[in-house]
Amino acid sequence: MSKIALITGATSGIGEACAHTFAQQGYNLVLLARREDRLAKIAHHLEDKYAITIKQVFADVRDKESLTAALEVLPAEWKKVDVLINNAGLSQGLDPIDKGDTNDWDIMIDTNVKGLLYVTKIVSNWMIPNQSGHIINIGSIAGKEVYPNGNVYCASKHAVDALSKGMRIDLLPHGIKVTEINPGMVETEFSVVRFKGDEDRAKKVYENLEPLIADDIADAIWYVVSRPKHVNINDMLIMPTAQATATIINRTP
Ligand code: NDP
Ligand code: 8X3
Repeated sequence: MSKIALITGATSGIGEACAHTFAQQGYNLVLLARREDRLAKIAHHLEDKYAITIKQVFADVRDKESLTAALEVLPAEWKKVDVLINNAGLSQGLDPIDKGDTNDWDIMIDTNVKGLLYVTKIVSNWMIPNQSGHIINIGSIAGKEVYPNGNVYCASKHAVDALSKGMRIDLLPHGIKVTEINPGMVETEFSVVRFKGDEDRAKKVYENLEPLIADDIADAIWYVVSRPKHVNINDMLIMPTAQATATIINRTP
């Protein structure tokens, strides 16, 4: 059987781009997300185009019980996952700490931190018997710096940074690689989700600069995954050329 990559958040943006890249490389895929129609459409397109096989997992990474059930029901041969891309994540709102919506905080922490942990626990236990595997955690520049009003989103991505380091230590005896990929601004549905459907506000984030696109990140992830067995890239920070830090951006009208 071909190699298997399990990608969370595969219905959009970086996760969808990774699905294309790994399908093109001949991987069979386990694709996980909540939006069933979108996931089915992407999966059918990739199966037809690249003659690979895809298992669709409709699950919310925040819901421990149903997530576990949806993953554990996979046939044994599909649990031989070579690459896990922990990509599902989001930001909600951009408010100072005193004005933040506590529901937004719950959603970010439950998705970006706890959801990533739940998936990792399940899949690392599938990797351990094989004494191999590669876990890619999608962090962010927001996991390396804190910017105004980014408070809880930044905290959730700093947690991904710490967890990536912790996982690398704990999974070392099992030959499992752990890499953290930290993008700067990537134009995806991220800002539309952050601003709860306000497309105009979302567009302004990328105004007068050339942001990264999702394929730039998928390309970097493929580079990391395709290194020789004895090489691991621990951490990668990838920025648009026009972005020096989270907040220092060269906008040229
Ligand atoms: P998108 O909004 O385009 O994609 C997010 C994906 O995550 C969707 O497929 C969505 O699928 C999935 N998702 C969200 N919540 C859940 C959930 N509870 N359970 C399962 N799947 C979920 O954004 P990006 O592609 O930009 O984001 C991907 C990752 O990259 C995130 O972790 C984000 O924090 C990170 N990132 C993004 C940057 C950017 O500038 N865009 C920069 C740095 C990091 P569905 O709604 O169908 O469940
Ligand atoms: C997404 C990029 O700069 O909005 O992680 O935090 S940013």
